[in-house]
Amino acid sequence: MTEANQANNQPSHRYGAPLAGEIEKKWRDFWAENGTFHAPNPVGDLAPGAGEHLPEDKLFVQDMFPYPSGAGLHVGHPLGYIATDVYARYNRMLGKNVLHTLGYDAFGLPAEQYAIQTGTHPRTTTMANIENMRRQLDQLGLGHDERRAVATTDTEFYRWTQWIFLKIYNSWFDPDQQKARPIAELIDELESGARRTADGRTYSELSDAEKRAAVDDFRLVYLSNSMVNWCPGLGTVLANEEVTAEGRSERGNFRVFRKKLSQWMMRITAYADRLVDDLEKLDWPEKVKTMQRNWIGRSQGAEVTFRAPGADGTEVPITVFTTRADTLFGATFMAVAPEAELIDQLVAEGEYAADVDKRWTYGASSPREALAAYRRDIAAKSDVERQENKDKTGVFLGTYATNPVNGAKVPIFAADYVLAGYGTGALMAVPAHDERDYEFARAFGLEIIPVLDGDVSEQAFIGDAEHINSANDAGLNLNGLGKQEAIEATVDWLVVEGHGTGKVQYKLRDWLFARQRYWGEPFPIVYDAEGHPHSLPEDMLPVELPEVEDYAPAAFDPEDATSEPQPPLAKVTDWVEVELDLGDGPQTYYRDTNVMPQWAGSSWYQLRYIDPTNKDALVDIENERYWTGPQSEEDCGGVDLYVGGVEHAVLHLLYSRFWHKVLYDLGYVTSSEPYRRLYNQGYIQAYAYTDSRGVYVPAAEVEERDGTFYYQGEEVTQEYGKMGKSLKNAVAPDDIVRDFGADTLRVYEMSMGPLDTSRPWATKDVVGAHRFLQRLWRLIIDEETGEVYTRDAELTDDDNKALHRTIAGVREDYAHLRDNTVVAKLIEYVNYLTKTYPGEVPLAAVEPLVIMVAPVAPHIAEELWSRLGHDETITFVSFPTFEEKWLVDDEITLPVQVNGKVRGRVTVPADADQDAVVDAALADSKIASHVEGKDLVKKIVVPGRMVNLVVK
Ligand code: ANZ
Repeated sequence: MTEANQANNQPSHRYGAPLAGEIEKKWRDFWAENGTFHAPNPVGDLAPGAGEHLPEDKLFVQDMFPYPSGAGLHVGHPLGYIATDVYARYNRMLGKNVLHTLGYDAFGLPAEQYAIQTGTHPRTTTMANIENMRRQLDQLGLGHDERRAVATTDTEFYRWTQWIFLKIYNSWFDPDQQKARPIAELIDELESGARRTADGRTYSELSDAEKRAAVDDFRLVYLSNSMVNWCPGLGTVLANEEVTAEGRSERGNFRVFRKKLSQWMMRITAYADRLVDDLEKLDWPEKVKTMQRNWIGRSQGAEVTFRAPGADGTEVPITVFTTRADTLFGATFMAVAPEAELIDQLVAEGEYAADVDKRWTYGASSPREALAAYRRDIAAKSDVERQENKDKTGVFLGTYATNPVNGAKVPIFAADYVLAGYGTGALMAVPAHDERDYEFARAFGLEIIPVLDGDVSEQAFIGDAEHINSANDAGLNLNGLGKQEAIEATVDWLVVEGHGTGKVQYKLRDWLFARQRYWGEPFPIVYDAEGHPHSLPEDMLPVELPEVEDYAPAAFDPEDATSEPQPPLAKVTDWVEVELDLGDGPQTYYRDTNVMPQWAGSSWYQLRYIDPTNKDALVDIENERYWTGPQSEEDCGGVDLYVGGVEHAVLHLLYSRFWHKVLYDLGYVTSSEPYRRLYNQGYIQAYAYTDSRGVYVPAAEVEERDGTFYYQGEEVTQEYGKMGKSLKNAVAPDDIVRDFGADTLRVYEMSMGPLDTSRPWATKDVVGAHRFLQRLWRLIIDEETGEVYTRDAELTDDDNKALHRTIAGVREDYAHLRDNTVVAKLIEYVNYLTKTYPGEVPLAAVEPLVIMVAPVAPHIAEELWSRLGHDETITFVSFPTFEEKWLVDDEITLPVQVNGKVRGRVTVPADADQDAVVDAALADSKIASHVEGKDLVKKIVVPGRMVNLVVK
């Protein structure tokens, strides 16, 4: 350091990048060698060693773990990691046992795509990326327990992912107890006759194959022939989020076809009520709770049955789901999803009647032809497109249904704005009060009957109003009623008359849990010669991902809708085919060739952090109880603080809540929620630049001249957005650490603004944080000699006031993740000391300062602490406490009015009584001059506010 500083012509012991680098390396090595951040567990491998003890008070802090991408980290990533580290370090100083680590969510597409392009094994790239990220993170001085840092791709990790899959597969949801139970208990109930099969038959009458199917119907994981997004161009099915509004793949822009395929599904819908209701117990941002509620989309409504003559002459019931049973008198047509199986029973034989409106026939002469043509035309449309298209399309089925409240005959249409997967796939259309029905009615010339007192001449009337046109002679009269009363009256009437029932409906769908890819967890499932699935026994785990030569899925003609997926694992025939004894003697079985979706590992990783080396269980329940168990009757338990971006508000957090609840029901954990408290940090944003084609250019190479920006001589346009690879505006933490040190980066990131708001990155402002640390250093260390520059001296009252106020404020701020105001208060205190003590500063003023700095800038704090003569690490030193007496002001200044006009101010002890305040006021010559020679008739003192003197 000395040489580096001399070369720069600086005092040899000034705090600058070289010195910071040296200090930081020294302390990181110290922490690593001493296992400073190792948090002991109650039992198992990580239980306290000799001389260690297990504090009762604990804290489990967690970050949303990163995907180890090849691009490494930019300065936006560590924002949350630093904030959790500061919080963790602060809590260690309060005496808590703190669990904090960071793993890697390492399965997934980018590594696989890279493998396909380069032939490198995804494990190789993934490991290299993890190594690089670990090195980057390591520089930041994060106090992680590295023994607990798992990657989802570790065989010892995914063994347990597969184990959880087996537990879910071998469970069913008991609607009476509202919880998951082992499938064996279901079989007992079926065998004893205590429970009937899903289709109502008695179990003992069934054949073996039927018994198997009956049990499968109850499982929380099941094979379903469901509509999926099949993309032959990519050779895989895609999640809805991966398909564009035009029905093409987000990646590659290939056509996507809706196709029925047999796929693994997880019955998350069984948990819909608990997932909504338990949100109440969580300390989460209201916004995230709302997003989860909307996603689950519980709506209270009714099922109403209309009746229509079927094609074969029998009567066909058409049940619809509605949230507005009160609008039944306004139902003027019905609409059915074109894919609904019900349609085939309804569509009339023969030609359309001669008087049928031409708009209804889709240019065909018969309903059957019209339907066939319509179905062909809409096959490639996505749900979103179907829902949002304002130009409504559909075909008349040539038949009419009877409205149960008034006997009206209403035409039935197939229309693509009705979703096959929601409600019953059919709806009663009330054009007067529903926007989509209104658009359809206008396009098809259908009747619009208002049943709420509002204007429907231009658009549907959506608001609440009194009912009109809503009475029959069978005892139902809604006229004059408001919405809620009318809904209740209608549902009561429907139930009595046998036309309907109350019903709760959810938007949530079961979770499609299979991908035709390579880089994911294999399923612990094999199929026998008849194609029946069998779950593997636990002792056959893990099912390791086999090595392959070729990672690509089979290639297809991108336009061929009839192709079938063939995952890469299907090509590994010597892996697929296995000889196993599953209880019936050795037989040949065939492995499932799908892999789990990337969500799997992140749905439970917090539990493995607790017990990363446990060979016998995913987590020992004693360790789980200690770290995440409920702390009171009402408490759901879970990680004490989970920090990450709001983009994970729904899927990740819903999936992990679901898995956790299953594990809770089965008795493997004591907490009923994974994350008790959630915090969304803001984003780091930065300027980005586009050239004349709108393409992003590297922000680091843009130059400014007189307010105009240039890249390689060309003028470019400045914009502003989330830092990242896509906007080419990433700044690497490595550069900031090299130029200023990690402590400076930490202080800068924490001081940029409140943690939950987005903030602009400005490399030029980093120096401000650096100067603060320089002043702190200079306060304690002589820059010329490197000697400690303090003395033993009593603190003055002013010193005590400044110190205790800082302690009180900083404690409060650290506890609430307000690190930006922590830094502001520390700066103020350092400035006070610098000004007050140009020479040696009292030790009693700086020791607590160094401790207070330690959570945000731990390396410099350790160094100063040790130079102040302490042998132990600062990590566990008690955080300073404050004395109340220094927080109260001991003097106050009050305005003094004479006859209502302010004539001066008076400063008095805070506890002075009324007479003393008046005496002090009168002692002031300016005020006295207004009173002199007059009669003081009234003396009013409003404590803490003002003095008013009335004279005559
Ligand atoms: C009559 C009605 C009158 C409706 C009215 C709304 C307003 P939420 O609240 O989202 O659950 N619906 C029913 N099944 C449907 C399907 N498969 N596809 C598209 N829409 C469907 O929506 C429930 C409402 O959406 C239901 O209530 C139904 O229209 C429609 F003034 O019934 B309603």
